[in-house]
Amino acid sequence: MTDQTLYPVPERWAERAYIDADRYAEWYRKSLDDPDGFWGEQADRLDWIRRFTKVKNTSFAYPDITIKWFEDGTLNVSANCIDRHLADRAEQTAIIFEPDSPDETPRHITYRELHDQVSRLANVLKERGVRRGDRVTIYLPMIPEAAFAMLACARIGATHSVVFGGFSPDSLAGRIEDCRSTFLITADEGLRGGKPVPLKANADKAVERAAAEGVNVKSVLVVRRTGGTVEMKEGRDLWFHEEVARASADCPPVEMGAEDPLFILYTSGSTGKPKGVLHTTGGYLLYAAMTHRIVFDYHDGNVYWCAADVGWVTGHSYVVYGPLANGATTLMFEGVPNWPTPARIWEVVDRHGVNTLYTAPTAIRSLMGAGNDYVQQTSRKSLRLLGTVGEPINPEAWHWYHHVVGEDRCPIMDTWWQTETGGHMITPLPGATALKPGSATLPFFGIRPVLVDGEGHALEGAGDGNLCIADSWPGQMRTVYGDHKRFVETYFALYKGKYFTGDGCRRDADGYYWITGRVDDVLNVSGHRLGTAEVESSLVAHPKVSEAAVVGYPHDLKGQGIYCYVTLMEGEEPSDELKKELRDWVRRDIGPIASPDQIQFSPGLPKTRSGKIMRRILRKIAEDDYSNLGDTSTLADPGVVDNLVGNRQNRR
Ligand code: 6R9
Repeated sequence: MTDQTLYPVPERWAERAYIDADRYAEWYRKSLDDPDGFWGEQADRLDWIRRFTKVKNTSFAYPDITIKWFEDGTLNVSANCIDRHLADRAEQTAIIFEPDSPDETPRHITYRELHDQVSRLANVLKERGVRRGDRVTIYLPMIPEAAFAMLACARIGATHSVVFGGFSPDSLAGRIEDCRSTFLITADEGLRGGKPVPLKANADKAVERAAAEGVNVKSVLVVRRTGGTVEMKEGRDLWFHEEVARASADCPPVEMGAEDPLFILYTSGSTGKPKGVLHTTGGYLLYAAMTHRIVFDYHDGNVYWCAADVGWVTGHSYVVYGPLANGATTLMFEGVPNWPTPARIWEVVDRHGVNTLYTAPTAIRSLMGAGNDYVQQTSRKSLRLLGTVGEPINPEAWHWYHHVVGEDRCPIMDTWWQTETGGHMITPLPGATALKPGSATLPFFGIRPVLVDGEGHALEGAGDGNLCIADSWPGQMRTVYGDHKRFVETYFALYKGKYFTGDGCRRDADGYYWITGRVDDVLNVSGHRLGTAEVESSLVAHPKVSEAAVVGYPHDLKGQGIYCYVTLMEGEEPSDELKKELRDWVRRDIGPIASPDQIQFSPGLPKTRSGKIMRRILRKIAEDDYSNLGDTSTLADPGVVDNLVGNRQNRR
């Protein structure tokens, strides 16, 4: 049963917020009835070099998908995030950097300093041969240099591809190869929970592997973070601080077309390798800025903290681009929530007077598990608004976040969106939307959600279905980098005329949306997306493994855990050591986030006669639900299922 308690909009929010309930209704109607008029006005949130004459040029008619916004307009993203603020807020803090260790001093970077750093770095990139349209890979920890690097690329029209620092050398190599990137920005080491992460050593391996595939990284720019010893390759590796100190601080922003690429961000899909999601300049920035402003009701002087890593889309839109486009003070946190103690997040809130905190349900659940004392030993009186993102939030965690963390005074914005959507899609607005714990509530301006059944028929009123979006919005991804066909087939082929999100969803009698989770083979582990196919291909690459099938199962802390069914090569014996070996193998291959939670050795896997693995059955067994395994008679060997169930139950 879901929690249907309604939390009305607090009066003070309805009064002071940019958007109240009446304005939401009015703007929402206008955004659907007259998208050109609506978005044309909203586009004034940005500074354009040349104002567009055309607003929306989009079509979801399969297979000729067109997505263009403000197509004849020009602008520069870094000028919008930095230069235009210099007149009134040069001395205001743009970025607060809170290091991994509470004993290290935080840094405050003003808009003037940001301008200086980004301009110098942009000049370094130019001097080292980076041109407009070139791809630059960024493999950095959560340090301000990550934001500098993104903005420096934007300043000169290079396309960045940020790779999460937790990814392995192989994952990094794959991403470098896919976009044929010849410039890499990394650090000597990262720091997380007091432990060093060997980023430069990983980067060296990745560069070597990419070279073997014919992609030559010419320069590696290395930020000195820990001072740990690293090898610097003559003629290829450069120290960030030396280059930046030498470079000129004058670098005029390049005039970019609204539809020119801004960044590529790799994300997992249900099949094959991660896809390079491509976002462009004008529509993306407008959407990130507008949602940040309105959903978090950001006002001048507020201190805003999104705890996501810049390696994920949430870090792109809501640590860097949205807040900086709005002239905000955005906090970057290098560390982890439970180190040195589970009070860390709340201590950081107090230390910097944070007003808005935006984090993932998995972090909330783990801090809830640590007990209320850690929270209650801090003040948190600065907090006004809370947010969540990444996965459905269970009502228990919602209530804890609301009551214990926010002391019943902070509305919770449960924001549903995706790497592909660029920004919030279904979300409450603090001055407009009554909340229901666990519901992402109502669509943002311009968003038309549609629930469809298996045949693609749209459902009216309350009901359950697959979540599609009927029309384009400015923040939408434009293509899969280098593979437009994959873009069209992945998102537009199944339900013609609509963008398919991959999520299941219920609409209740009040028109509220409740995301029920992925309906495809994408896992959501601690809010991180992972394809079952990626983990499977890693497992079968192990010499002792002949076959593998991977499914998700409910996990108290992570939301979903990774359950692996593994068939060994003839003559190999199952053992606990081998389980550990396989776990380490996958960690090394993809990264720690892909570490299997459970491995079950199984002599056979349930397959249809045409050889398809029946994941539905594997999911049920992983969930310990044997009641309704469905029709197994179509299986090539129905005995396999009894065997799997027997093995699973024996281990309990
Ligand atoms: C922003 C981000 C996207 C997938 C998405 C859905 C899940 C995200 C959610 C949520 C329920 C929310 N998801 N926010 N589910 N409620 N508020 O997380 O992007 O990494 O691409 O993941 O995450 O399943 O399809 P991304």
